[in-house]
Amino acid sequence: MEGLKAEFVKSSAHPKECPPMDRPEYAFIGRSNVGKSSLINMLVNRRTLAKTSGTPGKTQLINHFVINPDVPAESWYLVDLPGFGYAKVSKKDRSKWAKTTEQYLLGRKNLVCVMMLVDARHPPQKIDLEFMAWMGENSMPFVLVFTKLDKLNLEEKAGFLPRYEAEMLKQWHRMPPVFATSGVDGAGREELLQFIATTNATVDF
Ligand SMILES: Nc1nc2c(ncn2[C@@H]2O[C@H](COP(=O)(O)OP(=O)(O)O)[C@@H](O)[C@H]2O)c(=O)[nH]1
Ligand SMILES: [Mg+2]
Repeated sequence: MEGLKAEFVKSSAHPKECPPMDRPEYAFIGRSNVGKSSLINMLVNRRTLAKTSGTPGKTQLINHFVINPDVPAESWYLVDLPGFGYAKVSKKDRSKWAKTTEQYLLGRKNLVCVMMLVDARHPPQKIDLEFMAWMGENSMPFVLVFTKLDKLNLEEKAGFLPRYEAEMLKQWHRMPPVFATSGVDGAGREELLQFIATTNATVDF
């Protein structure tokens, strides 16, 4: 597995503290424990770029990493957004999360695509469907990234996508691009990086 050059840029408590909007940006979002940090580390092929955390819901920071910092034409920001839906988070923290995240998502002009992570083991969750509906209402491009594929048996591997589609197509005319990934065995890595490279080539900076 080829590594990507990736550097931590900064953690921002507020969208206005984020780095300059000078290159394409991809934001990774999902419920706490969905495997976001593991996926990010798998993509850049580093064990500890994004902390895989035993205390979900604690960090409420927008974390920017720059990929390929030395190759302007291939450089992009990877953003690790705070997870949502963690039961033990107070109502106050939850509304702070929503406010910060919405402001970030709506205000970030260089945001090319949101990577919406869902755990392939679980049936569609209300909170995920609602968040995708919100992105749709706000014309925000996103792709659906299933995580933890290595935890599925053959039968489950055949069944998780049709099950998800059946639910989503009650709300949507068509499916977004879909990726099936595993932070453990690297499944989906090439496909996701290829999608990002192809998309980067279509945007001007
Ligand atoms: N088997 C398996 N476990 C995973 C995978 N991704 C994450 N995990 C585990 O799920 C838990 C949460 O992962 P983490 O990346 O910290 O989730 P985050 O809260 O979304 O950042 C950890 O115990 C990880 O080891 C995966 O692809 N396969
Ligand atoms: Mg994490």
